[in-house]
Amino acid sequence: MSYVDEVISMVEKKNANEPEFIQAVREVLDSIRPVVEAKEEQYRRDALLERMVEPERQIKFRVPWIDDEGQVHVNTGYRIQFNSAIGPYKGGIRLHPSVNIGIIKFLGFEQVYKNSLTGLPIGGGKGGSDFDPKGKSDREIMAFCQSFMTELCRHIGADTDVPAGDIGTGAREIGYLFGQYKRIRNVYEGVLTGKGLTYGGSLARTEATGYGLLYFVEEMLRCRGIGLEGKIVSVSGAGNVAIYAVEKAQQLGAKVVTVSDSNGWIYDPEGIDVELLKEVKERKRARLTEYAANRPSAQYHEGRGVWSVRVDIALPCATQNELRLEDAKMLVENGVLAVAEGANMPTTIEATEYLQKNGVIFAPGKASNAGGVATSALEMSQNSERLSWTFEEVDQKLKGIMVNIFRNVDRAAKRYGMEGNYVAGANIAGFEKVADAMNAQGIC
Ligand code: NDP
Ligand code: 2IT
Repeated sequence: MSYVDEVISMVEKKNANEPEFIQAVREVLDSIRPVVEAKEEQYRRDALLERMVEPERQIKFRVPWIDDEGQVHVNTGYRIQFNSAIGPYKGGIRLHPSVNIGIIKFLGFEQVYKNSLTGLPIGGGKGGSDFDPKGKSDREIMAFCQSFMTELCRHIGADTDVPAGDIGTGAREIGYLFGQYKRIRNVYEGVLTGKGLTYGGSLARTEATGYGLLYFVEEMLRCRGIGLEGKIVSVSGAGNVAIYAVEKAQQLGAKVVTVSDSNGWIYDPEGIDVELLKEVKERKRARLTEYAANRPSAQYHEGRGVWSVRVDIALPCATQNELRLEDAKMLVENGVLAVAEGANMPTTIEATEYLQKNGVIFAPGKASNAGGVATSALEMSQNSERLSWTFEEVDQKLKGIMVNIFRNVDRAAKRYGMEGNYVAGANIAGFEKVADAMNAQGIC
């Protein structure tokens, strides 16, 4: 059995209850085969892959908090410090009832290679809790965040581990988490990113993941002589990534006709009204039915279905495994040109393979959604030099980073004879840097 297959089989046995983690590992290891085979003897002796699939540290803790009625609730908190070969652990905090150790491990694993691709000095980590922020008052959110940080604060720091937002964690939550960190540790430092602009946040971090996704897509199409002008686009999700993907796509001349949330989806043939979407989602924290109620051209549909619309470009921006084989078949049948992931692992392995086999240009999240974490690293730099850059400066840097990621991914795929396979290119380019840094630092 090859070394890669041995490690995949070991991961499957050891983590049998963690399907998302197994999926993420399988996708990466499968596509780096040629790189590993070239150095199989050395990597096997050094147990390089075994070390890469075992987090450096896994922290699991109790998070008790009191609701507005005086009732105590207990959630589970996690922080997985996956790999620090190229920098302090960096990655978001997910607050969603579906969170468990396997989800956090998959996200942490992906983060390692994504962060490597940014070219910036950040290692990989991820955290979260099975806490459900939906329907909670601001006071309850604060109670949860303060309790979560009371434990987390002993494990993180500006040069150790720097968390940020993810599903369910936005500016409000980051503010409460930051306040509690400062209160307990008595240090004012860039320990979190995605902070508000009045206390160390970076301009353009809010927009960065969605904007970065479109900068990546723009470059990927540009090198084929295709522009975004006039293209019809579907977006899933209606959160941070989705909103700013819609905004940038429309600024670049495309028309976005869908968004979705966990209850249903919107088809708006006139093009999504991004200001109304922000009003509904960012300010009112309401459901998409509210968007439909205020927009005559919009149709609201319950349940799944966002991938049934005929589009040129599909951008999954909600959550893992939301674009499945049957969705990929519909997209291909409707003549989709490209699929680019804004979310983490939103496309199943079967759907990805189907899209690639049918000539669809496919951009994997660890490359195409890296703009968020890259801008977080820019926030860390600004915090360290105690300066803040203008929106234009940050946005220009973000654009440069995304174009560079595309070029590196493209080159890596070509180097191994897999031109146009950006899944392989991203995994190879991300892996090479981490492997080299781990190798240089000895067995640890
Ligand atoms: P938000 O919480 O802002 O938004 C998430 C959106 O996805 C909401 O519209 C939500 O709907 C929907 N959603 C969440 N879970 C499900 C589900 N199980 N089924 C259907 N819809 C769901 O999160 P973000 O926009 O920040 O994150 C979206 C994705 O992008 C995630 O995969 C995240 O890991 C990834 N990502 C985020 C980055 C960032 O900077 N924020 C950076 C890189 C990747 P509802 O409101 O109904 O729950
Ligand atoms: O998945 C991700 O890259 C994020 N949620 C952003 C992480 C970060 O540290 O900004």
